[in-house]
Amino acid sequence: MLYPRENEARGLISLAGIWDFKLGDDAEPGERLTRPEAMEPIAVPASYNDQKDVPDYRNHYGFAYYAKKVKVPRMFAGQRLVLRIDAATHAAHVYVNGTRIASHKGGFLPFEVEVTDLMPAGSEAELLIAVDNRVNNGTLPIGNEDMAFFGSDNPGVPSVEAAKLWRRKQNLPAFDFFNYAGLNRPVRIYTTPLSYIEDLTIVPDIEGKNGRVRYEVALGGAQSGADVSVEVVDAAGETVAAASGAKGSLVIENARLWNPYPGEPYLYTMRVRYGEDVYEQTFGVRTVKVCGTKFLINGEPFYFKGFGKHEDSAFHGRGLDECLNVKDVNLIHWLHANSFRTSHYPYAEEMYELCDREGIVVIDETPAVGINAGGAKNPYEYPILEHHKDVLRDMIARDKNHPCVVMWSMGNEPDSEHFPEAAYDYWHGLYEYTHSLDPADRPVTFVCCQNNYERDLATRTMDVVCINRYYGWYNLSGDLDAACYAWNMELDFWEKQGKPVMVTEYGADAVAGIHECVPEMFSEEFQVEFYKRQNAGFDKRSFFIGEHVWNFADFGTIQGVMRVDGNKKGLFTRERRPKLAAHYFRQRWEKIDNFGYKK
Ligand code: E8X
Repeated sequence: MLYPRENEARGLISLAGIWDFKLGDDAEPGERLTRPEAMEPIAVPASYNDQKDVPDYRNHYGFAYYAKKVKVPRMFAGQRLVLRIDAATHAAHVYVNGTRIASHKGGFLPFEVEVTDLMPAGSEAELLIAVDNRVNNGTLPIGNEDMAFFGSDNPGVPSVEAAKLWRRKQNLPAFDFFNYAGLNRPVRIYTTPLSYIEDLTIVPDIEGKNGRVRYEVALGGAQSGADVSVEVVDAAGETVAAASGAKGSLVIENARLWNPYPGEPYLYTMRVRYGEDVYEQTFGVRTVKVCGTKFLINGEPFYFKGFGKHEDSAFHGRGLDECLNVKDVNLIHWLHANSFRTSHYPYAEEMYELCDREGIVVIDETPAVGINAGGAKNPYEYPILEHHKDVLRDMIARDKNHPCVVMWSMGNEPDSEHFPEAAYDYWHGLYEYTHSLDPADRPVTFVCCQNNYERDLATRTMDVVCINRYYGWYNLSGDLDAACYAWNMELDFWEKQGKPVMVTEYGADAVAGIHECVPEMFSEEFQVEFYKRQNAGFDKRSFFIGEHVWNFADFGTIQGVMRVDGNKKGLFTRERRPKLAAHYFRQRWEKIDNFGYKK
């Protein structure tokens, strides 16, 4: 799916700004919808939860209604009009002038609907979007459904059955991030000619000093019979290659490669013309490959230095904040980091464009988090497989051309130990499906939860073994000697698997400002000691190809006895103030090159 771009052939109407808003309930709206009464202002793009300090905005369960009057300029007459919603979290129904025209499930990927006839040029229309924030055993991310409580025979603390009778309906996230919801990313109307470029796939390769670029253009609308012409221009705007036809390959002589920062993340632009239509897409000449226990970028062994992140900030919630994205990218450079994982959902496209430009490597992850009942039940009986495949398909269709994306993570911390055969069947099937979806055939993984790795049959079959481990925090709490012993035992196990292994999460909560001479849990000093000790063990293992700390920054979660105003495992506070651990990693990572750290 192409990102909406304005150019000589295409127009764009941004619908960012103040919309009318009203919280609804969990009743499913029908085919027809009238504008609710007494609506209030809301900013788009942004989550609605923190825009008004009333419990209902934080604790909502069900639909929230957005309304906006849209005027279409006369100058768009004769053009194709498309309404594109970059994210409606977690599901949405879309109405024009009271009639439902589209519905979508999944809160972190775009969807679009043609509105040429519904919004004629020169007219005004009312757009209504009903956004559903509910999570359950059939959504990604997963929500718990059984309102299970710590055992009690106190009649006031309801059992699961009793709770269904009188407890307020509410979301029970099976994930550790606040269930921010709403129109979290841009809503736009864009135009194309009636015969248009539907999609563009770019697959780069390196041949000696040259770049070999395979491309394929998908066409839409009335077949005009016009030719498809393709040219590649370099950063100076010089044409370096050209071809005609909807499918083919180009050679870029003496290509400048896309390399992670502080290398040069060189970007070319592919310009496609088809009849009246034009579309431009930047891309990088780079290769990604797993070879033995190494992760090769442009044929060199890469070492991941970075984190899991979140799209999370005060006021915007999970909403797109490009100022924060620029700030974070600059802090990633400040740290001498080189990568992050889009935990635990695909991020806004604007962040991948920034990473392409800034040479930051990305592991792209679906919202498949919470497929884990801790062994109490088999989560592979949840009705999620088809939606999981839809999400993988849409994520790869959206992100396939980004040079920053080097690996697909099919999900985070599923239960891969209590039902090992079911887990293997589920994840191996998806692994093959994911490889089939990516024209560039990037490595595929999922991120393994702290578990009995000897019982887990699925993790070891991934292209890269990605493990989340909290020795010294959630278990062996505070005992870093025991934590290092446990790590050493586990790394001995992984050494035998012959796969590249990286830690995709390890970390300790540190409440900024808590300091101790003798480091203990929740102090900044303990967070540093936690990493220092465990990194020393990683450095001894040649198959260990990366360290992603959890998390880049403190972030919002649902309230609970384990969270003091959210998750405090950040290297930075939520306001991006550095803790001692940020300074520690800045020193550590300055001495670790992107390539060749592990021989
Ligand atoms: C944590 C992280 C959470 O924020 C992240 O989204 C997924 C969690 C650790 C699970 N991984 O809680 O800080 C550790 C389970 C160990 C039994």
